[in-house]
Amino acid sequence: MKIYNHLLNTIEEKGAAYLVLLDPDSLSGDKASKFLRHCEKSGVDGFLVGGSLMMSTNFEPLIKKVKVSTKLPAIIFPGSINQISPVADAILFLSVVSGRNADHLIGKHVIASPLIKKAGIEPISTAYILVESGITTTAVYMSGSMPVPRNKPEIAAVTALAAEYLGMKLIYLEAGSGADLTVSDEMIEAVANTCTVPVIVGGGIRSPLVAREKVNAGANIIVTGNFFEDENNWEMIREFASAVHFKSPIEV
Ligand code: 1GP
Repeated sequence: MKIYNHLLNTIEEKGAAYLVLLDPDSLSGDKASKFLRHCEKSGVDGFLVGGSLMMSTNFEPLIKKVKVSTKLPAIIFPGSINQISPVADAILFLSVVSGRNADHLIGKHVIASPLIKKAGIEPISTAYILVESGITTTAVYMSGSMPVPRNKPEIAAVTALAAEYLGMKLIYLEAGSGADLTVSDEMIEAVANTCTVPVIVGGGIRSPLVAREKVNAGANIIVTGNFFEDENNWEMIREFASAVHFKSPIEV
């Protein structure tokens, strides 16, 4: 529970937590080390590593890089059972509860659980709710499941509640990496008002203002990925962190 507790404490202390998603396909070498250190200095609370589709073999090397370059936690955000590594601190044990594809609800988990046990990393049971976002995202396509319609906050809310009753520790509202439209504030509010476990929101967040809007709506953890693939945007990481950390407006 070490990493889960770290997230809870961060939410308590700073208002909300800010995680950066690292894509092993687009971040490697010196650029990766530079980016990771810059994130740490700018107030990021941890990293998610992984993705729905991975073309490179840079998954474990990138986690190692996080461990060598920073003191921040490396949390696996798995797109498949190949994305398990003892080098990480934890893994989001994702069940795609928005869909009805048994393989992504429990099937892959049966195969992955002994591997996670062997790796000795902390599994954090997470309800993964894919939300319609204007385009067919990689996550929707790869999971072979239907997302929650974006104008149906009540469906997301009761799905999240069922997941919480099943014992899941986090709710992840996912518009999908590079989404045109973010998860709506109405949907975040409905989920946050229905559940007691922390709500993660990600997908298509490209400005500190939008990040703050999502926190104001009830998000406890904000994830951004794509936006920082462009090095020109790196200087904005601190602004994102400050926007998310509403209890501590000045990042040190
Ligand atoms: C994807 O929620 C994350 O799982 C991040 O999305 O890459 O669009 O920021 P972006």
